[in-house]
Amino acid sequence: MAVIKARPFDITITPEKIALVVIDMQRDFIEPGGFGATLGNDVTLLQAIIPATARLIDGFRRAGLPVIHTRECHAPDLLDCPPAKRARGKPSLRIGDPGPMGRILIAGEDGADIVAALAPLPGETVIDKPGKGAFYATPLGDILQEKGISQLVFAGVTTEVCVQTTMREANDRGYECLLATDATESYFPEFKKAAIDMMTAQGAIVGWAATVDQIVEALDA
Ligand code: C5J
Repeated sequence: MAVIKARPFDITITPEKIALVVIDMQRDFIEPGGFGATLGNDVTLLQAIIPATARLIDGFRRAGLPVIHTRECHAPDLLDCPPAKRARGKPSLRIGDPGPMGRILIAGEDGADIVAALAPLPGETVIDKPGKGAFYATPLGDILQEKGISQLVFAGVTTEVCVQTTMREANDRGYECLLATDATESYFPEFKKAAIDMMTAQGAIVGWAATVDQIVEALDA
């Protein structure tokens, strides 16, 4: 057992029961020409968290603890993409359209890949998800149950969309959730702050928040 200094209060972790979930650190959200950029967002904001996310992943790997990666993407025939999702917003390219990194948010295309600096190692779980939450229409819940996991550390993008949705799904399923504050980012810094404040309020109503240093320090101890 180890204690992580966290908001709104310290959290005790049990190494055999904890896993890291890195949400959607994909080229389509982080590099120019992808889904995030087609929606008019400044993707450089998200690029800035790559080094801290890499340190967090390294900390879990060093401790021999599970690292799970997710990718938001759809089947090439788009049968798992609700028309309402595809029609949303005013992107210059819609989901499934051909872009500079292949078809936007389609499994197997270059844009759906995780950025090279955070590439999964052989043997690490990679979950492809059609929704914002990583539990919806995926085997994530079964995989965590098989591994005996009850505590989850979250990183990735974007804080108030896929990260927050997944933390809320996990919290409702009984997992203790901790967000790594400098390994998550939003295209809207004020939304990141609001999401963290919301989730940690009321005595960690959705979960806890701590920095990568605070988490890795506890894992190394
Ligand atoms: C979004 C995500 N923002 N991974 N996806 O559409 O947060």
